[in-house]
Amino acid sequence: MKIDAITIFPEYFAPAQLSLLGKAQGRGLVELQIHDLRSFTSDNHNTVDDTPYGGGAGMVMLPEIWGQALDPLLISDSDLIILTPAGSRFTQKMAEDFSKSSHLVFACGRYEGIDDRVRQYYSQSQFAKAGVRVHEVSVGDYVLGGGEVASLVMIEAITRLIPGVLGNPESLTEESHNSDGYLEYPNFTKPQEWRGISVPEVLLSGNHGEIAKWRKLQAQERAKKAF
Ligand code: 97T
Repeated sequence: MKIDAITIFPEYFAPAQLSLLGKAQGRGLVELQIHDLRSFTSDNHNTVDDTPYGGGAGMVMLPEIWGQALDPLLISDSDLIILTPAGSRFTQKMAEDFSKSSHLVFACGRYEGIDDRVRQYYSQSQFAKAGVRVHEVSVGDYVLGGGEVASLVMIEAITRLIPGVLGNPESLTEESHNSDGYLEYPNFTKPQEWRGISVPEVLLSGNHGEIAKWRKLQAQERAKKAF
């Protein structure tokens, strides 16, 4: 999978070189490229934003700069993901769908967002006809300083679903069972007793039927508490 992210803060993406995602890049399963939006400006101040038409607080990112950055990246069959608190909430189902894409482009807006004509243009123009799909996505009901951290959340959730990225694909099968409405059950490891608290007896029993039953009940209890 090819992933492009466009941002005015490329350093935000340093963690993408670590852990599973870092290894996936080393093994050629993911090709992640970060682009500095300011490199597409042509004025002396490297301006990326201006005041909003109609007035109001904050600044809006210039469509022309985004056009310069996006045009060469949006080849056919791409998903353009615009991060915005007003977008559709990112879910595990969306992560599964995006993990099947061959090319993701993350547009990380700052300030009050990107001029809406950028979304309109890539949804309607020859780009749409060539197979560019535009998505406005939010990672949750809170306000961030920009789309960078939201993109990292999405990239991590999506890339771990690509075949070969996870060392142990059994954990994916288990998760898909859990996402049928149950949250995970509580887990324990050594020692058998820690600070006076013992591991539940059933987990030491070796009775796999009883263990599965207990875990399902625990997961249901957790789900009740969470909602
Ligand atoms: O709050 C934001 C600002 C810019 C881009 C994205 C966000 C956001 O994404 N999910 C929640 C908030």
